[in-house]
This record gives sequence, structure tokens and C-alpha cells, in this order.
Amino acid sequence: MGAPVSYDVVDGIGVISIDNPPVNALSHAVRSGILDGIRTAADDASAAVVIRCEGRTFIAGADITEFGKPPKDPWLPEVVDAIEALDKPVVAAIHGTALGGGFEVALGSHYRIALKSAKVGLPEVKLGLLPGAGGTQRTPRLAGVQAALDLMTSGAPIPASSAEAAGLVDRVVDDGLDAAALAYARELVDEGAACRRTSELPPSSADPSIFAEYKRQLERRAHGQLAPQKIVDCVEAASRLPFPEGSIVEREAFMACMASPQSAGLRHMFFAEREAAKINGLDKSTPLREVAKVGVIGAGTMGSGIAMNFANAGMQVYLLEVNDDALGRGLETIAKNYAGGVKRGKMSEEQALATRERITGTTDYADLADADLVVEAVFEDLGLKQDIFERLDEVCKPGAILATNTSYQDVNKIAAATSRPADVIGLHFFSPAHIMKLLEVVRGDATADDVLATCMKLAKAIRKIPVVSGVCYGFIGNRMLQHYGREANLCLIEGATPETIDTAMQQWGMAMGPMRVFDLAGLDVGYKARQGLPPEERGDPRAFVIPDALVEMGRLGQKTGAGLYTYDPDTRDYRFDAESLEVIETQAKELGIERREIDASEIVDRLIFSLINEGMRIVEEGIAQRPSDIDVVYVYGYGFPAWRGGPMFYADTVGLDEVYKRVCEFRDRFGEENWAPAPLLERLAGEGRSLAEWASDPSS
Ligand code: 3H9
Repeated sequence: MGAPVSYDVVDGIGVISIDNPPVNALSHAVRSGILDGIRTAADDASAAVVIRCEGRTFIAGADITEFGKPPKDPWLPEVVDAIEALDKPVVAAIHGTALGGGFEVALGSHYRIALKSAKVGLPEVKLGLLPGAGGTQRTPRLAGVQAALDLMTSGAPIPASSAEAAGLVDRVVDDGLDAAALAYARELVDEGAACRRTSELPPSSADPSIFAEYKRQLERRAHGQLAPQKIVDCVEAASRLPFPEGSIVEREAFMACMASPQSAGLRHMFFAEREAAKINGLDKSTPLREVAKVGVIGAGTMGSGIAMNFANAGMQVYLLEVNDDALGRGLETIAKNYAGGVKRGKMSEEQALATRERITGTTDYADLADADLVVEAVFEDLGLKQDIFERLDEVCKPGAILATNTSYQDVNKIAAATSRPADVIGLHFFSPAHIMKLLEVVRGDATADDVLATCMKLAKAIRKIPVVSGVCYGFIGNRMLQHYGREANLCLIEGATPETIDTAMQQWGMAMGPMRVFDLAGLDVGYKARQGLPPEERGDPRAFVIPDALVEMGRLGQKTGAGLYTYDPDTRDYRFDAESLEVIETQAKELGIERREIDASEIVDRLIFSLINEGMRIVEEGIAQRPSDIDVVYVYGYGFPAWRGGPMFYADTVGLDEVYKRVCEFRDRFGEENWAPAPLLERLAGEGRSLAEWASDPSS
């Protein structure tokens, strides 16, 4: 392999080219190569320098795989400072995404030119970090304090045109970036333009009160997270200190973040998300099926949301319902959702209309005859789903992928209703389906490799994060959730209130407490499912008598204005009321339970360790391909805090011996039925191994 950085002189301009696929990350070799290029340019006859990249993008940041390893000179801040110190104009030529350390290289350059299609950003916060190569000091000097805070605490990239408006990019071109960058460099030389060093600009002025207020807002938006708060400290330093002193504040804050468990969790999630897309044992050259026309069966909330995903990605969608009324309601929901998107500035009126027009309503299965993919999204009834698949088998063309959005039913039994089980797969979306990122891709016993590979690729096209699951009741996510939900309900009947449970879990980092989640989903959902089962299969009654009693009183959750909480019809504000408390106390009394005070740590441990214990079974059974897939499911589908790295990574940070000890304590207190330790947990705890160690060689 050749060196990842080369230096040439083109018509008197020194050109530093970086070629380090896939994203030109700043590995040690790239940092050294850039520094060598700058040193060469300092001594040769070139009049100016252009820094550019080969491949699909400008530098996308520091090399994350090097984090946590012993640092090697030169460090990135040294490289960026050397670029800025050069006595000839330096132009950064940006295409693709200039991110993190990559954008800091551009900020160290004296001038920046970008392709119109390019984006720039400082996404370090998403890895629990902050820009550590001068970004926190240079950005506010160029764009002002408010814009710098927004850019760095959100981590969201911005288009080149917005960066130009903010003063972060000097020139934007439609195409021909390399030629335009050389021409720009020559123009600067001809004009005798200065080496414009951002570090020499004075501190960026700001009303000091803005920082405390911003931190308060972050405490709500990014509760418990270290990096966003540290970013504010750095920008505050940039508003009052000269660059070298501000840089010391940045360095200390960067090192504190890098050493934090939060960053370890978020870095784990970065790789877990990408690993989840890989399917063990599947040949990378597996040919894919083409998907341009999609059928969706069922125009309820789920089916409508699913249809929107495909239309948003430019595909033709046929949305099928049993009658015109139901279809009309579905199309109305879709129209409302797009109108909401326009109102929130997510898309223009024209885009919304064009996208909506890709969705055609129908009540005739014949319209699905030439669909490449059909997703069934009717309610959870195995017989009904089997009937639909039998019908699809009759009407759909050979090679069409037949998918079910079931949350619980057996995908193999659904596939068996067709003469082509190899074409059948589960695509489990999460509600609201047009917003939630997670997609569980359920591989049936007979699912063909190319069907699986096509669905994984398709998931990316509709901007989902796919995770493969084997077939079992509830797949990965809902199977684990049953245990979490059971413990939440048991805490409720044993003495906690909805508020104490939700507060404990939200303080710990969950996006929403379980009681609010139950109310949001509707207490009637579980009620109906239980009614369909014989009493002996309904599970521990202590875990469902309260929701059942509430449902029987008409308190179904948020949709009826009351469930575990009551809701303000206008604001949706919620509060715990006397009626709900009375139901809880009555049910506890009837079961002979003496309610007691339950502290937050018991609530958190019971809910989280029950999740982990079931997760251990899921990896051991091979339902999930690897523990990190479970982390992706929980972070993207269930509001688990990403900075804790997902439940399985969290288990390793606590230590499996400690997790095992707590699970055994709960088994001794609450019984074997709910708390039998998973065999893999018991084994690894006994061997003193982590789940990560086991995952690197699961046969051991
Ligand atoms: C930083 O810069 C700190 C500095 O401020 C201070 C230092 C002192 N490193 O996402 P994809 C790999 S922090 C190593 O599927 P896409 C990725 O794992 C960094 N590897 O492609 C994957 O590998 P594989 C700030 C990286 O087109 C492959 O590239 N920067 C890195 O969907 C393709 O990735 C960021 O946080 C990296 N930095 O999206 C940017 N980035 O094929 C992080 C990617 O083996 N990166 N890989 O699975 C991204 O956001 C996206 O990758 C990007 C491309 C938008 C660039």
C-alpha cells in the first residue's frame, strides 16, 4: 500500500492529497503525511498550498479506531497549528463531509472552498468528545458564540451554503472543486492575500450570561452528559482568553471526555451500529434483488408510517386496505404527517406533495402483482397474517420479497402459509415507523440469503438502522422488554408510584420512564393480548392486575386522557392522580401485598438487570448475532441512553460478576421463575470474563 498522503506542485501551487479510504480518517500515517507536506511546502518554491482528498469525502475526522490506544506523535493539534503557521496561503478544498478533526484541518487552513453538495460539522459530541484540535477556539472566532455552541453541542453537520453564511467557508462551487481550489489559491497569491490565521483573531465577544443559560438548556436536552457541558466551558474560554490559553482549556476538557465511560459507550455504539449491518456467514457478493415498487398491507398507524419510509426514499408504494373508509383514514394520516413535516421545515410544500403522490391507495390485491416487496402490517393475529400471505403467494410475481411487520408472531409459521418460504422475512418497524431509526430484520429458517442481504441494503436506503434477529417470541427487543416491563409493574404493586419509577429510570438516562411508555402505547394492547391467552399462560398476575384494572375502568393511557397518569387534553402534561393511586393500593391489598418504600437504585437495578439477563439468553441462543446488536436495538428502538453503550456494554462496565451477584440476590428475594440467572451470565461471571471477550470467540 502506498503512502496515504502525497505532495505535488501543480503550476506553482503545492498540493497535499490525502488518500486513505474509506473516509480519509486522520490515522497516524495521515497526520504525519500532512505535516511532511507542510514542511516540504515551507521550503520549496510553491506560492500557496491546497489540501484536498481523494475518494468520496474530505477528511471525516480523527481515526476512531486509534482512540484508547497510546497516542503517537504528531498529535492532530500540532498538525493543525503547523498548517496555520505556514507562511503561504493554505486553501482547504472540501467535498463530501469535512467532519471533526477533518473540519479542524480546514479551520487551520487560511481559506476554505467547498463543493455545494459538501457538508461540514463537528460531530465529536456524538462520541462523547469535543473538538480537540482547536475547533472549540476557532469556530466561535469565525462564526460567533451562538453558532459555535449549536454546531458543537448538536454535532449535526451543516450544508456548505450554511457554513458559508456562518463565515466558516469562504467560497462554494457547484462542481470542478480541484480546478476551482487551484484557481482560488492562484487568485490569493496574485492579490497578495494574507495568511489569514483564525487563532490570531481576538476572543469572540459574548454576554457571559449566555453560557450558564445554555448549560441549563443542555441539562434538559442532554441530561447527565459530560461532553456538551465541557463544550460550553471551552467556548466560554474562547470568549475571554487568547487562543493559546483557550487551547489549554480545550485540551484538558478533551482529555477528561476521552477518559470518561460515556465516551467509551458512545464509541462502542458507533462501531456497534456499523457491525450490526454485517451478517455472519453471508457472502459479500450475494446478488441483490431490485426493489422499486413496494406494497404495504394495512393503513393503520404502522402501515401508513411504513409506506412513508419507502415513498421518502423515492419508491412507488401501493397501500392496501380492506375498504375505502379504512384506506381513506390511512391516507389522511399520511397527509397529516407530511403537512407536519412542512410545518416543521423538514421539507418544502412541493417535496411533500411529490412524495405523497408516490403513495397510491388500493383495495385490490391485483395492484400488488408486480410489487418487488410487500410489507404486511395488519394487527397481531397469526391466522389473519397467514391468510394474507396465502393470498400474496397467489398474486405476487416470482421473486417478490414478502415481509411481515409482526412484533410477536412466528415468522416461520407465516412463511409456511406460502409456497415460497425462502422469499419471506420479518421487517419489524418501531412506532412511529416514519421516525424511529430501528428496523429488526427477522430471518426465518427458510429465508434466502439474497432476501436478507437485499433487506439490509434496503434498510439503509430508507435511513433505518437494521439489526438481524432470529425467530422467537418478541424477537430481540420485545422479548427483553417483557422482563423490563414485568419488573416495572412489580415495583408498582410492591410500593413504588408511576412517578418514582419514571423519575428513577429517566434520571438514570432512559429517554422516557416505563409508565409513560405504557400509557403512550396504550394499556389495552397488553390487556387484549392477555385476554387471548388461557389464564395459566398470562404470567405473574402481580405484574398485570393494575393495568388490567385501569383498562376495565376505561383508563387506556394517553389516548383516553388517563391511564397510569392523567393527561391534560391540550398540553399532554401528565400527573399522577388519586384515582390511579387507589387502583394500585386496592390491587396490592387484594393480592395481600404490603406496600413498601422502594428506592431508585432498586428500581434501576431490577429493570436493567432483568433486561441484561434476558439479553444474555438471546446471545447464547444465537437469536442476536452478537451482544452489540442488542445494544443497537435498545439505543435506537427503546430510548436506552447511548452514552451507557446499550445494556450489554453496560453489563461489561458494571462487571459480569457484579451483575450475576445482583441477579442472584433478586432470585433469592423474588424467586427463581423471574430471576433464574442466564447460563451464559453464570458461566462468564465464574470465569471472570467479559461479554466483549466472549463475543470475540463465542465458541470458547
Ligand atoms: C475527532 O475528529 C476528534 C478530533 O476533534 C480531535 C482529535 C485530537 N475513524 O459510516 P460508514 C469507518 S472524532 C475510523 O458506514 P457512510 C466506519 O467504521 C471523529 N473509521 O459510511 C466504516 O467501516 P466499516 C469525528 C471510520 O458513508 C467505514 O468507515 N468524526 C471513521 O454511511 C464507512 O463508514 C466523526 O465522528 C473514523 N472517523 O458515512 C465522523 N468514520 O466499513 C464519523 C468512518 O469497516 N463518521 N469510519 O464498517 C461518520 O459520521 C460517517 O462514517 C461518514 C460516512 C458520514 C463519514
